[in-house]
Amino acid sequence: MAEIELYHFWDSFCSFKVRICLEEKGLSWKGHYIDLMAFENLKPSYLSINKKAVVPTLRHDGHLIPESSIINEFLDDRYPEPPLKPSDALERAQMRYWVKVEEDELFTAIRPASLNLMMKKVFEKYSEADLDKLLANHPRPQLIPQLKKMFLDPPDQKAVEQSRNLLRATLSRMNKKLADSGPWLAGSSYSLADIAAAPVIDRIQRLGMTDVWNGLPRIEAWLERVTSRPAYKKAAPLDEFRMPAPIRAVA
Ligand SMILES: N[C@@H](CCC(=O)N[C@@H](CS)C(=O)NCC(=O)O)C(=O)O
Repeated sequence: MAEIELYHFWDSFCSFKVRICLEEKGLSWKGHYIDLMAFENLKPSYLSINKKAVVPTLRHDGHLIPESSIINEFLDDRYPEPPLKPSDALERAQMRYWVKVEEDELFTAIRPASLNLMMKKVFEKYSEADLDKLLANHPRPQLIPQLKKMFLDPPDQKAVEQSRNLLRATLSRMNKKLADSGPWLAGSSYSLADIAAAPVIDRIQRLGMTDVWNGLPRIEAWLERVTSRPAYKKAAPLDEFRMPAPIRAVA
């Protein structure tokens, strides 16, 4: 049996995405917790594992694999049962398209809401001098002034509203896709596309923004099915490792 290790942060949805895949496959894995809120991703020991300083990273029998979507495809190729890629070529293309939508749209849409409503609550304990020390190893030092501003500025309600609008737009397209050729994002079978989008549901719920799917019945039915799967429940962030509840619920 191969040795499977996952470098992850419990409350990161890229990590959650990989944990769902591992649980769907029934694989046992060893976790290495990288506390993003303590900037452990910037420690030299982790930079030697992931040069972008992001989680997750999979170590499979000593081989390092970054990028959550690539990790999940690898896991499905290496452990084909139960299959998480449709056998039909067209549905497989659909699966990859919706994984890309998660990466390009859902991931970027929800970040400002997470930052302003949750992460700032953690970052407020850091002074500018603390941040200078903590960010010193950043692999892209040109980003440090921008990151410091992002962490130190007060919560930005406008950015949260932008998150809400972008999420609503993408969820509406997903709703249409599910209505036209569901019941899953790739079509007839549950796949890596549903797994990619599932953690966003958890974050939207946690942020108190569930009104973004009001009036999108296919999304509501889909998320009910996705979140009731045992693998989703096992992979969900443990309560003690969750970031604090939102600073302010968004109406
Ligand atoms: N495309 C990457 C994105 C990884 C990523 O940005 N991970 C976030 C957590 S969801 C992270 O580690 N952020 C820390 C940082 O940006 O400093 C993937 O899917 O694995």
